[in-house]
Amino acid sequence: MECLAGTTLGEFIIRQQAAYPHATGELSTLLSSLQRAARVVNREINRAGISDVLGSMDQLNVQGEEQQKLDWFANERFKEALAARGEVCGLASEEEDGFVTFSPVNKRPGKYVVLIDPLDGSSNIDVNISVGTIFSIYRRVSPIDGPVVLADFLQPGSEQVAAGYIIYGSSTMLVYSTGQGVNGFTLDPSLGSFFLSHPNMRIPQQGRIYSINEGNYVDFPPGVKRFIKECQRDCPAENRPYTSRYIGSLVADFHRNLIKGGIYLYPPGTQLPDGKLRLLYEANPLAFLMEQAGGMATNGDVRLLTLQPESLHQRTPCYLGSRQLMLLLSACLCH
Ligand code: AHM
Ligand code: MG
Repeated sequence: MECLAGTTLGEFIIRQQAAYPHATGELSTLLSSLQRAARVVNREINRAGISDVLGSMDQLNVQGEEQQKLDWFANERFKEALAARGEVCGLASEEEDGFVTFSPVNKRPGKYVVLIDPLDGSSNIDVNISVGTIFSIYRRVSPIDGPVVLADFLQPGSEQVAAGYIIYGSSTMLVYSTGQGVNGFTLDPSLGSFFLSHPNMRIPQQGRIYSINEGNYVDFPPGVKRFIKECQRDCPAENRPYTSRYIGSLVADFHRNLIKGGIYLYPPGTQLPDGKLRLLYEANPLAFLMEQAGGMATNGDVRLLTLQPESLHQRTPCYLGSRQLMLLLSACLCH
């Protein structure tokens, strides 16, 4: 797809802001900070094989998972970029134990908090598979002149002001929404700028792709097993069987399904009773984008965006996808 009249992400953000006469420009600045950090992380990922950034830090993160060098690198770059300008008062990250408080810049306290998975799917980097950054932005709920508190981060996903992801793939894209649809921008590495390449992204209502780690099949709830059998049913009139695609890198699986139509499933199991994905850093931002693109997002029971978070690193079962596939799933779960 060609760039549409060469609109850069920066120009697009300013144009969107102009539609709101009372906007202060702080959210625009925050989004610019994210794209700046994304370019730095992208450069490092691109040269991963020739610089000493591959492999593990030989330490575990707060969830007991092995931290990769690039996880740490990406976390530091996003933290620096967001702390520098003053719009953000605090950050919660999959790579940090607790939330991080940012000092006011020019004595002006920031009114936003950011929640981030700095490098999702990082265990795939060593084998050159797409990885991503997922971000979520909320207005703080505590008084602007007081300290940032946990409640600022534990807001239902429906309160997100903006959310998005960067996919470091065969090309690098930044996809985001401020609640008026979803737009995608592709990085032109020769110019170092993101250009609008995917305006007003809409997920097809009837997709044919299902994405799930079928290695965990024995552990799936009966409804999910029924859904998989429905996807595999031979019914040419309904364009079935559907097709199975699973990269194991959430942003890449989500991005493909968003464009082609499909469903991503990470159900609960006996090993992981709440599934694997984190509500605040993964499920909620992607649910926000999915709904903004015309799809649906649930935990198998209710809309993900209505859940009241209880802790920073809490996990949730997660189903995201095209409307018709989500309705089929819902029927199978209720059966
Ligand atoms: P991470 O945040 O530690 O990278 O883990 C999340 C990743 C997702 O990218 C991916 O969808 C999922 O874990 C894959 O899990 P599994 O290997 O159980 O299928
Ligand atoms: Mg992750």
